[in-house]
Order: sequence, then C-alpha cells, then structure tokens
Amino acid sequence: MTPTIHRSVCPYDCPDTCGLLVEVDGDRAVRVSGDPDHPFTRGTLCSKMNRYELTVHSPRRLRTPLLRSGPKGSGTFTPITWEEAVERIASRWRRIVAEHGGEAILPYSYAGTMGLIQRNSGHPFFHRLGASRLDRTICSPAKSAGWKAVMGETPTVDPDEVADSDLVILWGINAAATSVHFMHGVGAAKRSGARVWLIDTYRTPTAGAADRTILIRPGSDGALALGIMHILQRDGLVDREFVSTRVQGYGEFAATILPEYGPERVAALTGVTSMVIEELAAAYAGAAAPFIRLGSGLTRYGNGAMTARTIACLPALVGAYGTKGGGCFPDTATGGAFAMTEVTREDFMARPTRIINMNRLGEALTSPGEPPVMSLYVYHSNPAAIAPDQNAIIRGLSRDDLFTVVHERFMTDTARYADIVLPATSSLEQSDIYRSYGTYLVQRARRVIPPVGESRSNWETFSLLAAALGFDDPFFRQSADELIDHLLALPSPLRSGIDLQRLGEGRAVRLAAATDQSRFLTPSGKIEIFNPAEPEPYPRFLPTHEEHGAYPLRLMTAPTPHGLNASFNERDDLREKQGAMKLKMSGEDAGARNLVDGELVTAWNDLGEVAFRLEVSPAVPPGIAVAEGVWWIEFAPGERTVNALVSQRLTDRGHGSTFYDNRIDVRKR
Ligand SMILES: Nc1nc2c(c(=O)[nH]1)N[C@H]1C(S)=C(S)[C@@H](COP(=O)(O)OP(=O)(O)OC[C@H]3O[C@@H](n4cnc5c(=O)[nH]c(N)nc54)[C@H](O)[C@@H]3O)O[C@H]1N2
Ligand SMILES: Nc1nc2c(c(=O)[nH]1)N[C@H]1C(S)=C(S)[C@@H](COP(=O)(O)OP(=O)(O)OC[C@H]3O[C@@H](n4cnc5c(=O)[nH]c(N)nc54)[C@H](O)[C@@H]3O)O[C@H]1N2
Ligand code: SF4
Ligand SMILES: [Mo]
Repeated sequence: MTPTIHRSVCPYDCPDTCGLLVEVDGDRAVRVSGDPDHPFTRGTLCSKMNRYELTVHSPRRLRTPLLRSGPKGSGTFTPITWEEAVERIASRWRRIVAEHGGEAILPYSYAGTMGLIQRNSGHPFFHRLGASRLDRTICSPAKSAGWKAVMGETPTVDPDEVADSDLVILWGINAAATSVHFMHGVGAAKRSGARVWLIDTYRTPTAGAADRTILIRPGSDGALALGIMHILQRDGLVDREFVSTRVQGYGEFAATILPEYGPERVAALTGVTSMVIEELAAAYAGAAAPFIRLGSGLTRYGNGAMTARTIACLPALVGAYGTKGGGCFPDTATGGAFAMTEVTREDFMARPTRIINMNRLGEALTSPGEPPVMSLYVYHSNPAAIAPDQNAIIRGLSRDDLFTVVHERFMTDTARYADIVLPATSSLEQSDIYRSYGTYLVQRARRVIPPVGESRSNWETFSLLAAALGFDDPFFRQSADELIDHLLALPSPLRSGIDLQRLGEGRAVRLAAATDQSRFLTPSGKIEIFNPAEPEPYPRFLPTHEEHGAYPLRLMTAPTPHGLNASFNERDDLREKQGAMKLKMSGEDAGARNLVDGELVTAWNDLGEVAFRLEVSPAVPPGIAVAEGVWWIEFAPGERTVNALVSQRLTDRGHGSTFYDNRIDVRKR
C-alpha cells in the first residue's frame, strides 16, 4: 500500500499546539512532520515531536489491561481482559460508594492530552458517580490570577504581534525549550532591529537569542518590576495622559508604594545591580512598542500571583497596552471557544462534592479525610513523577487499602503502584478538537491509525465504565466525534465566521477572538493598578515561602527541551540527548562542597533525598541548583526524582503549585 498523509495536532501541554502531517503506512504512523500550512508551526516541529512515531509505536506501549500480581510499586502485573478489568473496577467502586460514599473516590488527571474531549471526558462520569472533584491547579493559576487582578478579562495580543515590537522582554520563560515557535516572531522582530532581553534565574539556552540576559534572585521579579516603575516615575518617563485616563489608582500607587522601591533596595532584593536596573528601565521607557512575554515558572512561588500582577502593571505606565507590538503576553484566553459545560456536565452532579487540590495529593492520600480517599483513578497524568512531594504521594500509593486504577500509554511511576492498569491510545488513535493557550488557532483531528494493541481512549473507557455502573444517560453512549459535532453546532462569539470547511478538513483555523488590548475588560473599564477586590489593594513586593529557608541552595525545577514534564521518558533518543538526570551547580557551590563535575551527588531537604549526576556549569550562578526535566524513577540514578524535594505549599492566589519555591543542600553520594 502507498503511504497516505493525514493532518493531526500535537496533543501535548505546550503553548504552540502545532499542526502535524502524519504519514501512515498500513496500521502505522511512519513519519511525522510540521504542517507548512499551519500559521504558527510553519512546517517545523520540536525535537520531541519530529519523531513522534517512536512514541506512538514504542515497544514500551501498554497493550492490554493489567492486574497487579505483586506488592504495590513492584511493577508485577498479569494481563487481563477489558471485561474483567471493567468488572473489577465497577464492583470495587460499588462497595466503596456503599461503605464510604462517592467522595471516597478521587479522579486525578491533567495534561497528557490537551484535546478538549479526551482531556475532559472523565468529568461527566465522575460527576455522575458523586466522586470528589480535583482542583486542577498544578500549572499556572497564579499567573492567571495576577493578570486578572490588573487586566480582568482583557484578551492577550496575538503572539505573532511580537514581530512588530522594538523591545522584547522574555520574562521568566525558556522559550527555546517551551515555546519554540514563538521564537519565530522574536527572530522577525530582531531582524527589524528589536532588542531582546531575557530575565531568568540561570543562563538557559534562550540566552543565545537574547541581546541582554539578566540573572535574578528566584521569586524577586515583582521587586524588579517595581524598581523599573520607580525609575519611570522618578525620571518623568510615565505616559501621563495614558495613566490619567486609562489606569485606576496610579497616583496613589506612585505616591505611597513606588517610593519604597528605589534602585538600591531593589538591587538588594533581586541581586540585579542598580546599574542594570537603570539600563532596563531606560530601554523600556525608550521603546515605542515594548512586548513582555511572561513565562509561568516565576509564578510558581509563594508570591507568584503578586509577581505576575506587578509585571502586568508595567506596560500601563508607558501606555504600551493597545500599541501594536507592545503590551504583555501571559497566555491566550481561548476558553470561551467551545461550550465546555456540554462536555464536563456539572449538571450530572446530584450535589456539589468536595474539591481536593491536585498539588496536595500526598496529603489527600495519607491523612484521614472525611471520607478518606479509598480509590484513586489516574488518567493522562503521572502524579508520582510530576506532582509535589513525591515521598508523600508514594506513601499514599503504597497503602494496601487504596484501590488505584491508572489509564496510561506507558508503565509510568504512577502506573507501577496501580491495582489495575488500563492501556490508553495516543493522540493519533483518537479523535479530538484542540484550542491553544499560546495561539488563537483551533483544529480538529480525527483518528489516523487504529489503536495500538487493545488500547482505548479516555472517552471510550469512560463509556465502558458508565455502562458497567448502569449510568443510562445517552450522553455516555455517543462517540467523541459526535460530541465534537455537537460542540461545533453550538454558537460561540469566538467562533463566529470561522471557516468550518477548513476546520472539517483538519486544518488550523483562527478564532474570531478580539486581540485588541486597548479596551480593558475590567470592572472599572481601566487598568486596575488599584484593585479594591484584592486582599492587597496595590501591588507590592511579597516574600517567597523560602525567602529565609534553612537550606542554602534554591532549587530550579526547570523544563528541558528534550522532554515535557514527565512525558517522553519512553524515548531512548531523547534521554540520550539529556545524558543523565543531572543537577547543575556553579563551580563555586560545587567547590565549597568538594564536589566534582560528573560525580553522583545527593540533594536533600526536609522532604526527601534525590541522587543526581552533578554538572558543574558556568550557566548557573551561585546560590541555586537546577534540575531540568522530570525523569521516571526507572531511569534515575537513585530511588527518587526531583519532586521529592518540592513541597505541597500553594501560591498566594489561585491555589497553584510552588515548584520553584524550595531549598536544598547537596553532598557527595
Ligand atoms: N520542552 C518542554 N516544553 C514545555 C514543557 C516542558 O516541560 N518541556 N512544559 C510545558 C508546560 S506544562 C508549560 S506550563 C509551559 C510553560 O512551562 P514553564 O515551566 O512555565 O516554562 P517557562 O515558561 O519556560 O518558565 C520556566 C523558566 O522560568 C525560570 N524561572 C524560575 N524561577 C524564576 C524566577 O523567579 N524569575 C525568573 N525571571 N525566571 C524564573 C526557570 O529558570 C525556567 O527557565 O511549557 C510547556 N512546554
Ligand atoms: N519538577 C517539575 N515538575 C513539574 C513541572 C516542572 O516544570 N518541573 N511542571 C508542572 C506542570 S507546569 C505541569 S502542567 C504538570 C504536568 O503533569 P502531567 O500532565 O501529569 O504530565 P506528563 O508527565 O506529561 O504526564 C501525562 C501522562 O499522560 C499520558 N497520556 C498521554 N495521552 C494520554 C491519553 O490520551 N490518555 C491517557 N489515559 N493517558 C495519556 C502520558 O503517557 C503521560 O504519562 O507537571 C508539573 N510538574
Ligand atoms: S513545539 Fe510544542 S506543540 Fe509544537 S510539536 Fe513540540 S511539543 Fe508539540
Ligand atoms: Mo504546565
């Protein structure tokens, strides 16, 4: 048979949401490449997805349901049929519901697939079951809360507008790893003469694309933004007309808050010299269209929402909001594109059930609780690897009385602790529709190859479980494609006038979203530097959880270009590119501990101990240690991975994770 080419979408949790061309030969995807017709992808993919066929047809794919046949965590299982697996789950859940109530069952899911149907297909089922609900706040709710405090529902500009900027600030984002296609626009801006500044805690690969790189003390970016605003005010560089007509509370803010953030104090708080602060402020004030691309890492701190909020105020002072090529880009807000309540079906809940924060899974599984969590159902997530406080989670997963089901493509750290493992399809084996948090494009993808082995999609699995539990609502009997058709038939202002034919052909289509940042969708209609609804009515610097912690080194749990959270560990080619599970430290900090490059070291704090291969790196300043990527324990030099060093504490607003707000020390192994 001659191979055929099909359009699809990258399903991973990445702002770029690339369009794929998949070459299919028989039952197999043999080649995957970037769709040249996709406006953001422009024909290129990242190193992970260039060989997606190696993930889809990996020999590590789970092919049948599995029943645990050894102690929890041992990874010993026996294959069983789907019928038996579903029957065992249904009967165990019936018993748990009778004994403890539905809330003793906890679903846990996040972002293995970003497709709107497959990602959300557990919601109606668990609502109908009366299970506990999960607060899905592991990623960047603090960033959203901070942005919202200032800008309300104001949309984000189109990312391609960065090409019209003359000063790009990549603020706390390693875009060369986490949003490679955004860098196309940055490159275009540079060719037109723009200057690029990067602000990070260590020298990431993105520094290669920047004219200037500022290394800042972790969690102190809010102070840097206040310092810039202090200088703008001091030097008469504020756009008076703009702030007097379009901004709420600037006068009071300038009179009472900004005086506290002179360059000397800000230098002490941030570790950035007052000279560099002055230079950045001058560059910012001098730019016609300064564009801030705001990452998420810098909001994963105890003060994270306040940091995002403070940075969001900065463009207001120079009137950059609404200027083509200027403003601030946190994420695109495309949530309104589809009527998601038609998928999540809150109306299936007989009464509102309790909500458990996903960042505190360790606590939820190990503390008594009313009722206690007696069953955990994990789908498209790998909490034993990616969630805070790995030791607490593994203690919980080891409980003999906890009934754990994991629906996965691979034998992950979490799946190893399951009582029953169900094999999941990959994105090429299932239909879905995708929106993006980094573009304004939507795209529909139909199944392009049959399921590998006996794997089933999230949607199909919940249909089976619903039937086994006697949920007779016809909702559970439709197919994913039928539900997508239903969503598309419902009107949405964001989709008005979009090209349905192109969407039907599987091409990316731009939403009709307004990306005009000159109308402020806030309660006052102005940019709210003063926000009376916030516990702190004005932005000011708040300390991090670990401002004065007991351990000497601040731990950066940063992304790697060769993985995505704990996804892609199945790929030998990508693990080889990373070399080993490393901890990067400065020569100064390594020397002070008699540690040498390449040796095995133990990083520790009150939560746990993790073995790493040490890399002494000039890219890392003294006082911090960097662990890039999330490894599976199977490939780690010791028994634990990076999140054994991360606490379950939450952000100031938004109940977010605080991955970067932790301290460690390091010793020889
Ligand atoms: N290759 C790859 N791509 C990914 C991911 C991945 O793991 N790998 N993850 C995906 C996901 S889930 C998300 S949410 C997105 C975004 O993923 P994020 O984790 O938000 O990644 P970035 O936005 O690049 O931000 C991380 C950067 O912030 C820096 N940083 C940490 N603390 C501070 C600080 O206090 N100040 C400053 N200025 N910088 C700080 C880190 O050193 C790091 O370089 O990326 C997605 N894309
Ligand atoms: N140290 C550290 N930890 C982090 C981060 C960090 O930067 N550093 N980032 C955090 C962030 S921002 C996020 S968003 C979270 C992400 O946390 P998760 O969303 O849990 O991340 P992944 O590791 O990608 O795990 C997704 C799993 O879903 C499976 N999967 C994929 N598709 C499907 C499907 O269709 N069905 C089913 N059933 N399974 C599927 C994959 O095989 C994979 O194992 O991680 C967080 N953890
Ligand atoms: S850049 Fe992001 S969206 Fe594009 S292929 Fe890579 S992981 Fe997928
Ligand atoms: Mo994320």
